[in-house]
Amino acid sequence: MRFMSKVTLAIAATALLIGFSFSAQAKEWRGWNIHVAGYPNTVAMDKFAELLKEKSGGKMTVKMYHAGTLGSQPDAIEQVRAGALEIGNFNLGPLGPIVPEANVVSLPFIFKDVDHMWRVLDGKAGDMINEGMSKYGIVPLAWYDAGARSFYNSKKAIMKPEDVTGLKVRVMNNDLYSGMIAALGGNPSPMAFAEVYQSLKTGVVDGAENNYPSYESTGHFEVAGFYSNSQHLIIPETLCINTDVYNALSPEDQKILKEAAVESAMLQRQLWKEREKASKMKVEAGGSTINEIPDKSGFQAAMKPVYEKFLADNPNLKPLVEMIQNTP
Ligand code: GTR
Repeated sequence: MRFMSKVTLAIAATALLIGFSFSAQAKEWRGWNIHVAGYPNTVAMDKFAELLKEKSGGKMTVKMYHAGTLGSQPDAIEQVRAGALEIGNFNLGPLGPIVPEANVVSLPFIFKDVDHMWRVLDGKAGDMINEGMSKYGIVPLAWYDAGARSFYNSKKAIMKPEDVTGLKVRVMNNDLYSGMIAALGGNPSPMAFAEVYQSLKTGVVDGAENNYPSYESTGHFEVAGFYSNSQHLIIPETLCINTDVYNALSPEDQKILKEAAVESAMLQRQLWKEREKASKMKVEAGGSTINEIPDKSGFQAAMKPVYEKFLADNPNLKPLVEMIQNTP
């Protein structure tokens, strides 16, 4: 009996070990992506899958599920955190409500421009955001570019904060964005990305906000033709993996994984620049009016209560906010 139980124990332990290494290394992972075919992130994620397989000699593989087929972004974030999905390309916007450090990038106008964002991410502030995410179940492997987000709507050109007054504006799931629209006198409407087109079309919302590539790829430009270059949010995106899956990998495999991710990100950033131009041209050709806002100071000043509330709710994040603001 004693002997039997030892054998059983040994078998169970071996099975567990095999199971562990199998699930950590040999199993095909699943990757979540919201974007459609041809979008820079989609192409770059496929490249990541290809590189990972190649560099690991088939030991690490991932099947990408594009176009949000595995669900909305907030749900997918939870799934990656729980390990139900292994890989995701997430915008830091919907990650903010979960990871406080990652939420600082969702403060409107915190970055001067996209280059400033890269300098911040490459520095100590970027490390703090990285560490924050890892604590909450997600290890960022590389950053993708998502340009700057601006307002668009079906009613009128937005040139000054008062033009937002009374407009129903779709935002991503994050109280900071609801606060941002409310501070401009608009009515925020948090909603999943996939629902926005129909909501714009049927007038459930008057407008939304996004970068040129998403404004174009979703067809939003067909139903909300006034795009105003407010560039109020510059939010990076992460290509990331579940923390437990990452920790179960050998240091060599972690290195391969990061290399594949960084190469994929380099491709994404290059494609992003091209797509921004192409999308802008396409929406203009499709009849959208693009309004420049040379002086954004009114919009910036209107964000004061948003910052005040954020810092009152997260006093410990003040140094990180200041670190970003003081990064040249
Ligand atoms: C896009 C971003 C997506 C998603 C979307 C949205 O620019 O790449 O991840 O966040 O915006 O507005 O929901």
